[in-house]
Amino acid sequence: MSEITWTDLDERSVNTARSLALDAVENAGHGHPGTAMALAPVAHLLFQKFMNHDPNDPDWFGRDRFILSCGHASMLLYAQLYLNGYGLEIEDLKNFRKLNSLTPGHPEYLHTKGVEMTTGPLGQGLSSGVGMAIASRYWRNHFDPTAQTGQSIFDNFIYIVASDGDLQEGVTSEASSIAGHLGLANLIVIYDDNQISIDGETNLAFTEDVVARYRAYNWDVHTVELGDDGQVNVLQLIKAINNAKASDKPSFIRLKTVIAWPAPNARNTAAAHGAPLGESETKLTKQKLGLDPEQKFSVPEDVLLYTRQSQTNGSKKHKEWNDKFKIWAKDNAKLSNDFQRLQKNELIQDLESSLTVFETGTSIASRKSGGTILNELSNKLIELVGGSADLAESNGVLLKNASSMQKQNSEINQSSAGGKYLHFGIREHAMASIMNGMALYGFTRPFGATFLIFSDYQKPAIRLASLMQLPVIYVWTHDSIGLGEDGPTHQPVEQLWALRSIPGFSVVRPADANEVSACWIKILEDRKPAGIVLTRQNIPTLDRKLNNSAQGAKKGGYILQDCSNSKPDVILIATGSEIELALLAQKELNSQSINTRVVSMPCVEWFQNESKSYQESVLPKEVKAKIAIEAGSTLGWYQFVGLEGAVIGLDHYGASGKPDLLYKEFGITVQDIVKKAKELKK
Ligand SMILES: Cc1ncc(C[n+]2csc(CCOP(=O)(O)OP(=O)(O)O)c2C)c(N)n1
Ligand SMILES: [Mg+2]
Repeated sequence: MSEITWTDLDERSVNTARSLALDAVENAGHGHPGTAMALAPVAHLLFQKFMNHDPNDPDWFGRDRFILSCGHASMLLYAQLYLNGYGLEIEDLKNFRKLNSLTPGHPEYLHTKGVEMTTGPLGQGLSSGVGMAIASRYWRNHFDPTAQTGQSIFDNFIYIVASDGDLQEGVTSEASSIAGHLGLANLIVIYDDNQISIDGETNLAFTEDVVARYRAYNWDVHTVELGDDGQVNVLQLIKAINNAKASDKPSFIRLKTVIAWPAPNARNTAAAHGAPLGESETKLTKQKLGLDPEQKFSVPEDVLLYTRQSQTNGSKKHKEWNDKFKIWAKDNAKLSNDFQRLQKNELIQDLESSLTVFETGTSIASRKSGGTILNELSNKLIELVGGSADLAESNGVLLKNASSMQKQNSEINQSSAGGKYLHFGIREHAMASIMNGMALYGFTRPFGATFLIFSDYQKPAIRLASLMQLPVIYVWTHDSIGLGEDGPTHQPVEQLWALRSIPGFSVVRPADANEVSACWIKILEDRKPAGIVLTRQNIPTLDRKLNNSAQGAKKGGYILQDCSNSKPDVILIATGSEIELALLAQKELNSQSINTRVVSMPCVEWFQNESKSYQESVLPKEVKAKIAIEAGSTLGWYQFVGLEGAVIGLDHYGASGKPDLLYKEFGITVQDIVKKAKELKK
């Protein structure tokens, strides 16, 4: 390893980055200057000295990853993206926080080149970083299992900068706990211990020994004390990062800093967290930094020339990597085919036709058929990696041909660092954040399972997955009062519509085993965030000779069984387990000469993406007697049934008891549907 040096030019580059943060926030009139100023040396060190990255190709698979978990300090990252030549220019920094700028208030994935993840909700960045580290290790073990540690082109590091807020949020505890368990040596967290948050000093609410906590998680921990006059102790930090890189555990570097350093009055104040320093303090600060106080957005030519060497250095490293990659690809033809397929975001051919077709006449819980399909998919798709939050069998997601991912040479399984099944532990929130990181890393199609009710524990990460449009897949079982005796704490009611209200997210509730299969394929092909919602209880496998093909499920809503008359009197719309009731009610209504159509609507979002004419053909406006049936909140169904229609559902909590009795108790039965249909038809 070549010696890392720190020169006057580095110092001046850092001061330039500090002044850019100051000026951008000042110019915007709002924003978060303090941490962007204080941590400028950290970001400079990483982007200039430690990370393998190529500003000309921010997607280079072999790069190290950087996540700014405390996204409010976005100017810290934007200054680096400008100085390193990622495409941001001074004009963009002048537009900081303005509408349609490349420099929004918090970093946004896919919006600004070089931003690896959307951050802002504290805790998520660090937790997803754990997912990146898991994915990195997974691919390394898949592509290059025999290489010595540090000798593979697939070895890299995940660097995370986190703040007090990140460390206070519970999700980072969950994620850090599993990171320690898995021994993710490629993960390096730099914790900005400035002892300041918005309300004031952190000792108002946060006095535990964070280092001891991380040691207990089985991380390698380092403390870097303040340097002269309260500045970041760069030389100690270099040492700490080098130690972290050499460690066989995840590393936690507690870095003592002073927020807004070196502002003479604003430093070490909570005010410097989230407000401009003001004109006079900005000038005083620039003087301290040896800069001209009258100049704004000023970047010395030699500084920019120096920092933009990242472009040539990055290209060089990338080229060296490519050369090594070619040799690897020649020696590993089959793996290299995997690599190329994954790089093109392709699935394998004939995937769907290889899946089980479920026989009519059987009755099988969709969590079970889901498990069959998932196992078949997993056997074919190396990128499908995931597990459950301690409900592997219950959720039906145990991968029978995969080993459990564990620490390298763990007692549980000596060769399982490359395991494909993830025992997430009872950590639903971190599981979802980790899934985001795994997807962000690239190639990976993560899935994570729990009971639908506990999607509530995952919501912040689901929202971010949706915002970033990540191809993550939640498997949610025990999807209604149909789970029975575990009672109202476990019976989802409001979850379905709460999840459907998340923009860019698909909630998928298939009606039988063959819909499960079609929906899995659609989810994989879509490459967008989705949750597949499955029953605990058995549901019949529908006769597809009597009913239309399960392929219709891919349109989100389709006519499952029409009436013989071309114009229905009544349309029944149902999802999941309630399709069985709708079909029985249809039979009864047809026998009473009420022409009834049954529409299976496994995914409202997919249906809404279909053309208006298709939607009209399934749910014609002129048929007023529409009834939606779903064992959950009725809230959103009125958009489909209209004010003249009806919804049969559940707008209160469930109860502990036999499923059949619960359905009866709460008025979700064939008789209730028939009665309502007759009322509407009048
Ligand atoms: C989940 C979440 N809760 C609250 C906030 C609002 N918020 C933004 S920064 C912050 C705390 C700031 O303290 P710290 O994390 O130490 O950052 P520093 O001021 O040191 O940069 C809070 C509460 C948030 N962004 N995310
Ligand atoms: Mg802080």
